Amino acid sequence: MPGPRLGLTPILILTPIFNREIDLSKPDILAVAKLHPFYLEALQTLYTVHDRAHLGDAAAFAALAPNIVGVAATGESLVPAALLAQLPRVNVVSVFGVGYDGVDTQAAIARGVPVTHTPDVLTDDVADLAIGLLLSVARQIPQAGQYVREGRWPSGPMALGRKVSGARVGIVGLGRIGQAIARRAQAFDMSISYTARTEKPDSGYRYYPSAKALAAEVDFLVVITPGGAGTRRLIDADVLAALGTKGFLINVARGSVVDEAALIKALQAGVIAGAALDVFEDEPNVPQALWGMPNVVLTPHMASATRETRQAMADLAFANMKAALTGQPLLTPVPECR
Ligand code: NAP
Ligand code: 8YV
Repeated sequence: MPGPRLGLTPILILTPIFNREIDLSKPDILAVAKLHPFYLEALQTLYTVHDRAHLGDAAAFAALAPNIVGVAATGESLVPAALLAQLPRVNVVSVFGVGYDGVDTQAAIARGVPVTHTPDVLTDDVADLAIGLLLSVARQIPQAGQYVREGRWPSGPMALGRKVSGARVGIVGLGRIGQAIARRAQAFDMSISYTARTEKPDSGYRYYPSAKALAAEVDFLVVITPGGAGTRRLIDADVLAALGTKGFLINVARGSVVDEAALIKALQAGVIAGAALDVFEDEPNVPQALWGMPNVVLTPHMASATRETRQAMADLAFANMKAALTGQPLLTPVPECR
């Protein structure tokens, strides 16, 4: 373990492989995605962070890989088995995000490498944005801003919106964030129902065994499950048809959970009333078909993107990395690694 090396006076040398300074007193971390500055700067106090070195020169990475002791990732990152196999000394994958569907957790476990994430600290922000998106698409708030800015107000009023208070919301995934969305929806006097893998009899909300059955009974369908194989295209053409011409879809989960092609078709054909989307199948590429739709609200995967929450996520992701590399108990391992 590299722990005892932490805190030593830095020893700087120039390596012929990378032709730049390497701080030998700082253990090597691989960042598999562009890290948020709060997380990156915290890591750099103790470690040498190699930014996406695995995507660059293969020979240089092969030379570096045996020294990597930790992997820093984001909620959207891919950490496949093949990458882990190249990192014989890695002790942890610390994800800056609660979702870790891009990490091959089984491969990590098979190698004795724990995976950590940042649950709870982002729950409020994601629930806030889900409600914000719901209000935005129902009351056409972004479109109304455009209406004013484009000077269209003098020529008459906008089309009417859809009332939110008292409407029926269905939540797909009643976990930490789903429950926080439900609590917020209660303040709008909305009737709340949900689907999940397991029924939650104590929640007081109505359970439906499938997304399709739920969609048929609600005005707003809010998706907040994990991504990955278990939820891939859970929201398909059938679910959208069940949601119906007056129904709105809100997705703050992962792009993979919704069949994006089916969604575009449904929006074009008026199968559903509208959609508000924070996540997409091929981020950061958003299908152009969605850009100009007047009944669609789009945000760039920003549900946890406040200074306060990103700082809390960075603190927790860094604390997990440090704990793993100093032999301390992990703060928030993913459920499979508890
Ligand atoms: P969580 O507490 O683990 O809750 C996940 C919920 O999804 C649980 O209720 C679970 O059911 C349900 N679920 C899992 N597989 C399902 C399936 N096949 N069908 C129906 N329901 C299923 O997780 P969380 O903290 O609420 O986070 C949820 C997800 O939100 C994350 O994994 C991430 O993908 C996404 N997220 C997005 C952003 C963003 O920026 N847009 C930010 C944070 C999180 P059970 O309760 O029965 O197990
Ligand atoms: C991202 C998220 O991690 O927590 C998650 O699962 O999707 C987000 O919070 C965040 O955008 C950083 O990449």
